[in-house]
Amino acid sequence: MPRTLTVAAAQLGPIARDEPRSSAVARMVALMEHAHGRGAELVVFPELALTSFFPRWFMPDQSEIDTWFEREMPSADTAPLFEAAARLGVAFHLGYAEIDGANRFNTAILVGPTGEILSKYRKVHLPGHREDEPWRPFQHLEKRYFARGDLGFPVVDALGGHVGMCICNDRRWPETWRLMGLQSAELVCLGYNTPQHYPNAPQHDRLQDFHNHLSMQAGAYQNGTYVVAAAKAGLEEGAELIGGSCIIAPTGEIVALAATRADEVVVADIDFDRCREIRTNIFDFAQHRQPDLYTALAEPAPAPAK
Ligand code: CDT
Repeated sequence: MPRTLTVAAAQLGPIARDEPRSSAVARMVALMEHAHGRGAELVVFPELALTSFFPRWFMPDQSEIDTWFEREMPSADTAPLFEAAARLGVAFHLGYAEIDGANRFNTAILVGPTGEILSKYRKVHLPGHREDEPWRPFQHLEKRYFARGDLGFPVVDALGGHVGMCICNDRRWPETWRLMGLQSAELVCLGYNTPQHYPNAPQHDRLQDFHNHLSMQAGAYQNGTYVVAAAKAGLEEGAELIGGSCIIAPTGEIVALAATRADEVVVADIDFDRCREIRTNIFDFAQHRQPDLYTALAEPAPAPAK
């Protein structure tokens, strides 16, 4: 019997610095209802979906930084999303900034169709820098504001398949995908906030959409997994964010792609059994991987050759 699921990537357009969480949540509920109307059983929202992408601002005051974080999930602000999911019988993936005791993480959760949290992931690959760098047109202070994730790369049995998560910059790293591939991931959900302009290498600005899809299509194909990827997109507080939210098949093909940089839903039917097309053929890990020759992958990186 085929194991199928109808999935949606729910892209969000810009969220203003002073936009309350209640407004972002209302927009997400509207996207969820629209996705449900198109048959979606799972809706994937972006990274840090409840607020503007606050790591672009240097804030010396910890009490101000903490206003961007969630202390509980669900909360009064996010309850309408959980209620809508339960009302519609839809699962969802949500990215948000999490405070847990003294630690702050860039987090994503997978929530089941009755509103229960099925899995949690905390971002491992934190890009950017720690100190204020005023030469930049905008900051990228994830290394300052978040601790490295401490939950590994969990893959859980959920929604009829094996489901993993990662967050934004994680998608550029092959280790992220392989660690989930080794757990037989069949679906990876992820959200991202990717600026069009990369101040360190502006010659890559024109390649941002290409590198976004290149990374995820490679991760999908090389591990035989579906990917549902949702962007925060458009001109947000003076910083243009790429869109390109998409659904990718285990063959690496994009099967649904957003056409705007605004609130938008894309939907596709997936068949978990198609993952086997890849995993029993060219990427049969048990037969063809050579892990005894890969030990350097788990060692610290050597200094780059001069
Ligand atoms: N949010 C996030 O991880 N964004 C990065 C931006 C590039 S590194 C400054 C990304 O990998 O898309």
